Amino acid sequence: MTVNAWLWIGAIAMAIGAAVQLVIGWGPRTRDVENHYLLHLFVCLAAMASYLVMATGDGAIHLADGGPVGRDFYFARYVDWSITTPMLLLGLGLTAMHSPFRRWAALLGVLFADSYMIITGLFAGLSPVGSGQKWLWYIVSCAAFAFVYIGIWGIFRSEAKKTSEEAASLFRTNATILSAVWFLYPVVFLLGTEGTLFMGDVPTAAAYTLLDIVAKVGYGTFSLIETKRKAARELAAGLIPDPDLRPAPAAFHEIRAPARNEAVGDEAIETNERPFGTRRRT
Ligand code: RET
Repeated sequence: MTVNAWLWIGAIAMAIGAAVQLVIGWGPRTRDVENHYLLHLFVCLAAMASYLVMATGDGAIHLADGGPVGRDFYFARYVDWSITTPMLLLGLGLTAMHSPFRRWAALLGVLFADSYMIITGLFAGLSPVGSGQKWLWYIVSCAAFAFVYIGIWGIFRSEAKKTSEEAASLFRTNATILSAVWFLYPVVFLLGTEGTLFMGDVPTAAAYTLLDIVAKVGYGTFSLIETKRKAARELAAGLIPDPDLRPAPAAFHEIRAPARNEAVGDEAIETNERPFGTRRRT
């Protein structure tokens, strides 16, 4: 197999992944399912564009270092990762917290650490093979990766426990898969054409492509299906408020909120004469 064949496999796998997500998320859904639907769908679409540009010969630059004939550096992968890894982490954060506003600064912090990891990883990839600065950037990127893990297993996990037992259990499964798969990327970097050249260009391309398929199509499909199942159980138990349905019978802002000193209950809301209460219903 050639590098190009692996890049076409990646493009086709991402197109199939996007089509599968599109079908799974189609139809009436809840807010939670919609969040995951759009995130995973666009993760696959972004990666499909990245694999297409690489497969058609425009997503790489040729660098003179790394052996007698130089090496192709696939910068498009880093463009893809800089978009898709924050989206995957946002999905995991939403599984833990339901709302992005519960600890929005902490959530943003995890996404910043992730962007920092990808951008400094890009610098490591661009640096000449065997140079000191390559390993400097590599260590900086790994340090940012450590902060991503701290965010997942510290902040997200403790929030997931407060959300519900179901959310905590789905979070644990998703966080375990994501942490294990992501851990292999710096290993491929280390062994491949961007690192020590222990692996040639074909095994490097194969390893990244297979990892991307597991991390985006495999994980994304699993996460979306499990989120749908969880939503179905929550719907059956009457735990999902009407404004969280898609389509919703009424938009959130159209629902009268009770005043601060009023009892909360359907009759109280219906007879409430004050259009703008100070307390939200959900
Ligand atoms: C690099 C190189 C330097 C050190 C580290 C890296 C980490 C990369 C990761 C990428 C994850 C990508 C995913 C893409 C698909 O959706 C940049 C390879 C730490 C963790 C999950």
